[in-house]
Amino acid sequence: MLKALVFDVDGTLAETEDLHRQAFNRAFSALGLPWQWEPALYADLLRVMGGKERFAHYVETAHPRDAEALLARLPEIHGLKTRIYGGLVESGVLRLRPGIARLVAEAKAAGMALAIATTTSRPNVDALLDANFPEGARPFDVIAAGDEAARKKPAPDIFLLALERLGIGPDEAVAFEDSAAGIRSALDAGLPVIATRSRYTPSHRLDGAFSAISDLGEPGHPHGHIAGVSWPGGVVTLSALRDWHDGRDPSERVPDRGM
Ligand code: XBP
Ligand code: MG
Repeated sequence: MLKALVFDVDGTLAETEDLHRQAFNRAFSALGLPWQWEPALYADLLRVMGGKERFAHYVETAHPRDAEALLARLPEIHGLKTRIYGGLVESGVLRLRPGIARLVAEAKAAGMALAIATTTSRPNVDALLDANFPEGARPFDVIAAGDEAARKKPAPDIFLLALERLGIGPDEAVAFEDSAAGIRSALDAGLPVIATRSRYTPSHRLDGAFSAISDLGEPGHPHGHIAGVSWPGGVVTLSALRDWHDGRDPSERVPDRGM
């Protein structure tokens, strides 16, 4: 039986990634580092999950001779980036993606558990939730974030931690993801995955998701169907999710066809 919905954050709850990019760039400027990451470079760097790991990958590949000195400054650089990102989110520039608030409200009203499993740092999650849910009405029962997992996505650790905190098995939940690494992580934790493609994942293979769509959809604003299970009226509702989950063949997966 379906008992919980487990959401990724960046690219899934909201289109946050460009704000992460801007926050990195502002931190670089403030600290006198002569780089500005353009969107195309950032899309490439996003193959490495986690901001600290992404920065480390960048300096090791683009500035290998200075890498040791730059890595020693990682806590300072990433700490400033996190504070800048928090300030940008607080200013209200990020809205939840289509269908997120609606599906979360439907699940809450039905007494279903809600969880977050994300690579991003916890202060970033708090900032996004504070900006988008009324004070004292945060719908998520469990948040598993950032360095709480030993290994970041695509390893399954963060989804496994969310399931452990929920006290349920992977066959009792559905995961929502936007990236290839996130899908891999959720699948390896045993969860069925719905993929909603995001601004920074247009070229990602969404293989393994049982349904790949543009977004969750809203009544009157249906989503685009990409592959796999399709949803009545182009809207993922709790009732349609339950129908799929409780009537499915658990071995059902979207075949590998390069979505
Ligand atoms: C996406 C990420 C994150 C953010 C940056 O995570 O890789 O690292 O880009 O956040 P997800 P930090 O899709 O799992 O939410 O700088 O705090 O790591
Ligand atoms: Mg994501």
